[in-house]
Amino acid sequence: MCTTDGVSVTAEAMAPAGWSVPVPAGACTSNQWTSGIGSTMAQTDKPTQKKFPGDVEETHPEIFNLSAMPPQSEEKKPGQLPDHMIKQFFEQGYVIVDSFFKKEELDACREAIEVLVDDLANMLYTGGKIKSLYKQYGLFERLTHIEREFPGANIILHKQGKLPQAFRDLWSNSRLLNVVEQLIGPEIMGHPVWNLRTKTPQNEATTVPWHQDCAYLDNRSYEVLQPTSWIPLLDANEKNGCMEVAARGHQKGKVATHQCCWGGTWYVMLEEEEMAKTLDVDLKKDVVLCPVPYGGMLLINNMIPHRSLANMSEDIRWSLDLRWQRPDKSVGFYDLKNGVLMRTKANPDLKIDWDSFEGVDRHIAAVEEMRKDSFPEAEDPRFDTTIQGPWMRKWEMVHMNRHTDTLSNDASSWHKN
Ligand SMILES: O=C(O)CCC(=O)C(=O)O
Ligand SMILES: [Fe+2]
Repeated sequence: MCTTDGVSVTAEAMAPAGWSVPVPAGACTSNQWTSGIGSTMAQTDKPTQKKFPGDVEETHPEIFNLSAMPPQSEEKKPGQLPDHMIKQFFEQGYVIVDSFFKKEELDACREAIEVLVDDLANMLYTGGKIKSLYKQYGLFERLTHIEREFPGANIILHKQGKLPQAFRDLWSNSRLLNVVEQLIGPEIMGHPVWNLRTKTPQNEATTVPWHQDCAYLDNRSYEVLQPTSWIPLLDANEKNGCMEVAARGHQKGKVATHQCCWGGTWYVMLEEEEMAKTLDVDLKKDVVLCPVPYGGMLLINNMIPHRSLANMSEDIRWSLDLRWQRPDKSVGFYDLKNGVLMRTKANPDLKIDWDSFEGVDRHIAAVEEMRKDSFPEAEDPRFDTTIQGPWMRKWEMVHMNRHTDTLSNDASSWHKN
């Protein structure tokens, strides 16, 4: 038995309509995060349409559109954007800030990535996975060479989730938090899902298909504005795989039906047809390419459909995506990891507790959640180039691959029916 909203139901009854689910003992825990809001887990015998845990009818446009814009003060704090840009964020769902960071702030991140790549090279080298350290190559090439010899090296780095001091400083940069304050008000928490993108040239695993960020989170995130700052560590453009957004696709305040998993990856995907139908996106008019120069950032919300293009250049397109939200709302990460408080009126001298935040590795927590009972740990996890996460349970599994193969019976049996 599981409890949702104080009502006890059997695991059988919690299964999404249309699924014939042989529910194993304990499977109800899989749905506890997805049943809270406007649940579509209909309990009819003969549903007409399949619904999956991520699908809800309820919409919350007011959390993401212009009515959510906090009052903007006339006197701007350092770094704060003009009102028309903040307005664009709420109306269009995105805004490109061409020039924002100081050179030294981003250069420090580049140096930190160099160290991360060096550590990775050493680990793979001593583990007998690569025969050269490729030390002669710089930041924009070295990982490509490592990746050629050990495919998936970029995935290992992507999921490492290490927060070097330069990343911490960037994320909690007071000018940047001043901008975040313009979007969500003065109480600010860093969101547990942040990423270093290791986008080597022509690499499927780092080419992210259309999605709304909420589709990766549990359904509580459908009611929380979580702005993202997407920060490239070189000039990002069409050729090296910058981002594209579907402008105004957030205006309905609805998460469209996604599927899993895209090609040989762990990504959920949102079909263009579904985007047009459910989110009123006109793919001819609304898709906006978002090139961002080094020093700039792209701001998006968690409802806007976006994707990144393939990297057809010779260089690695490094970027960081950092998120925030109000601390009094759920981060929507399946209760696996909390956020990190960055600014609060109650304590103007707040010292950010990075150690507690880094104490939980979100990728390991997600893998443990998904593989649970099954899975004999065969290989050295340091060299595991697969990713699993609870988002794989939220949507129809239309395509399984090496990332989904290790899912526990609980998770995968739902999708094999
Ligand atoms: O950087 C990418 O390739 C994708 C980024 C993304 O989807 C995000 O920041 O939410
Ligand atoms: Fe995203």
